[in-house]
Amino acid sequence: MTETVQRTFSPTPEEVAKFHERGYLGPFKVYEEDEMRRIWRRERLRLMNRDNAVYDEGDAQAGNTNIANYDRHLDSQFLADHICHPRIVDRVTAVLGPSVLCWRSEFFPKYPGDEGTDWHQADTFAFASGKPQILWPEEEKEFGGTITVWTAFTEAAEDTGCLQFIPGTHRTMFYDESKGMHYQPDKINESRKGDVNRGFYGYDYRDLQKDPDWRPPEERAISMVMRPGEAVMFWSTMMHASKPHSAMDKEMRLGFAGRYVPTCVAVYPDTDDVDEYGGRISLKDYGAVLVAGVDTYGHNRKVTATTRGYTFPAR
Ligand SMILES: O=C(O)CCC(=O)C(=O)O
Repeated sequence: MTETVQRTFSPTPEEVAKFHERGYLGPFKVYEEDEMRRIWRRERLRLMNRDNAVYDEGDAQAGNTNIANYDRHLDSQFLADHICHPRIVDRVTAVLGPSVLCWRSEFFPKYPGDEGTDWHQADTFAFASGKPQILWPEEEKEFGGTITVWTAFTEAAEDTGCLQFIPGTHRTMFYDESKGMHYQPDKINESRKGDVNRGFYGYDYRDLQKDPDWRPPEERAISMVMRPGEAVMFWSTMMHASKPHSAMDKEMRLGFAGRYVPTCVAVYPDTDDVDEYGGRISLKDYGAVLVAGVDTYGHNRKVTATTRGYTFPAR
């Protein structure tokens, strides 16, 4: 008789408790380093072909960053497998419950010489577009935000732009996303820059501070140094940032973020397009992906296969 071994990557109750206390879990391994390097060498070339991408590149690409790299899991088989990877989904469901959607993915590239990402927290993700992108139900009001699983596709070191977290900050929002920010990629206001060279992709996140005189408690910041193939899971409402890429002789650092919510959350409510970072994408071909469980709410448009016909391997 063949014995089937059911592997599970669920965190222990102690790890889950730590996640609730600190707002993050990891880093943990998703791929071996050489496997990640091999995969990425192949996939970066495949992803250059946007024939089946859900967003039109011309509309999405503008300014010094772009939203064209959103949601490539909807056309790439590797990324479709990645967002459903058991090493990720088992950890996400341990926190969000059995029925979970992946509603967004994003690449975060940093090239040698690039500034770091400024300190921020995200609750409804209305900060740039002015419209909430995720809304938790009224009865779950104490919650908000999304679980992000950020995977290092290349090395994320102190000098190549690793993430930074301020643990335990995920229950209090220091920013008001409804204040709105202006996209001003050419405006460099040195007087607002701190000791570390950081920015927010053409916005100044400090415009959203509830108290303009407040400063992030950076003395409590920790660095998430990660090898290629490692991932970290965190609440988007936890204060997070990244360091500049200051090592001119090193490769670019590339993070890939998958964002997850339980099925009770409404994704892009009453929204047909997303207008941010100087670009605009239409949601006509968009769908959230059920990566685990069942959706008894039916709030959200979903897709079960990529635009190339590959079925998402949901848990
Ligand atoms: O990779 C970065 O620099 C920022 C990532 C981030 O803010 C996020 O994944 O939410």
